[in-house]
Amino acid sequence: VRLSPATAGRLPASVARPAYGRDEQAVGVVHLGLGTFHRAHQAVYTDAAMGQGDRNWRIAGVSLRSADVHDQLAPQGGLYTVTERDGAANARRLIGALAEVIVAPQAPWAVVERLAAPATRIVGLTVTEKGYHAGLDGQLDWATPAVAADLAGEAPPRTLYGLIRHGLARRRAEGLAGLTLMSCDNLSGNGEKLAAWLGQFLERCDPPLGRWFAAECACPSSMVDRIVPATTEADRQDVAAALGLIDQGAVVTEAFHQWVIEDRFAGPRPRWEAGGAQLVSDVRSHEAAKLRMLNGAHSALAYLGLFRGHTYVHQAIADPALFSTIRRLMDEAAASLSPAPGQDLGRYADALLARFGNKALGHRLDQIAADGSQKIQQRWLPTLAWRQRHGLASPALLTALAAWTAYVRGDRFVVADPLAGDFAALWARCGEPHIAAALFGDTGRLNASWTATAADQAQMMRAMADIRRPGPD
Ligand code: CS2
Repeated sequence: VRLSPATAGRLPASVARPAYGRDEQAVGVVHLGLGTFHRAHQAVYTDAAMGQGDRNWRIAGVSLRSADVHDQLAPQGGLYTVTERDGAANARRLIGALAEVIVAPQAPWAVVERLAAPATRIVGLTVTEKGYHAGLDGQLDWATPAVAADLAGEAPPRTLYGLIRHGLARRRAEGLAGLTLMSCDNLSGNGEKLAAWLGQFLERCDPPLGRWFAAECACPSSMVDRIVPATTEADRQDVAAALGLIDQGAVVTEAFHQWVIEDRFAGPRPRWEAGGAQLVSDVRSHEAAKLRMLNGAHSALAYLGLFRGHTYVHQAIADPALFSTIRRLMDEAAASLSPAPGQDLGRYADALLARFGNKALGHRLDQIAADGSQKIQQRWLPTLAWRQRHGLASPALLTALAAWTAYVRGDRFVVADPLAGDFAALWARCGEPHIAAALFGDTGRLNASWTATAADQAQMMRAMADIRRPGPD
């Protein structure tokens, strides 16, 4: 039997459930990108806000790609459970915040209608780094076919830009309030970037709308953190055994979660503090620490760990050879940061290492390894650039970069990256002696924020030879 509003009453008493009348709550949030991360993060905070008496913040979830999430959640009336796994302990909770799921490729105008609804005040985004269609130079890539099509505006909207454009145009025409648009992706300055890219897009296709957006909408930045592996079939079976009901939308995550939000909204917002969110005037120090230390270490574990034959994060961090490189990479990153008062980076590093060691999670390295060309720009290159400016060596980061470089050759692993084809071609042309220069040297493909010196390139080559030597020792 499937989990649904009709069957939820049968859940075991140990499963926490929404403390509000779901059906009485209007939709106040439209969320683009309905992956496991959103379901285990912002949706949980929103559920907590309504649980503490805040009203009318249910979420219309939008899948920008496939209908899978719809098929998982629509038959369940949007209900799903979150399982927190830590050691042997499992805490489960039923989330009621999700009101509906719209599949954008099938029903783009339904998304626009939700964006234009008077009760909508917030638009959240977890569309992954590549979902913003920025080029390696950090600028919106106008040549992407979907972006170009949305700019021309002749076909139904496909990208976040096209969808939001039509939603905002209707709000403006109807004299409705502006929206708060919140990027919850792992980009540095995610709010500023969204404001810049969306602003430029609107300026080009509809200048008066661009001005209205600048005056009436806000794009606060935020740092989001929770490790949420992709749900596996084994997870679903575990959850079903525990619930006595099948939950196709189940998500499994760690107990830890953090959300630091820049307090700059265009209108009302849910009291996310109920779920533990921190509202601050400046998120930059939190964001940089999270991206460079947590995500930076994650990506390093992914590429180095895969070459050493590991499958999961907890295995890779338990490998003594990797542990010391990762610890060192965190120190290299920490040196580049200016912590806010009360932010203790040494303690942060220790806490991260403990989280990575969570054996109950099963966080796959290949999940983290995906889309590296979009990730290392935020996670590694700013630290490398800072250290280079300060005359400091970065042995751990260069080792990680060597592993990524070896990985994108594509001869050992299937490379999931929008630029996988480019990298394979570059490797075929340059070979090991020249690949580091071709990627990160003076005229390198990825050198927008950091350029590898000849010594860096030589170090990467030595590390690559080491990394490609087969098997853990
Ligand atoms: C990970 C992140 O997949 C990845 O690239 O580094 O999803 C990471 O688990 C989250 O940012 C943790 O908050």
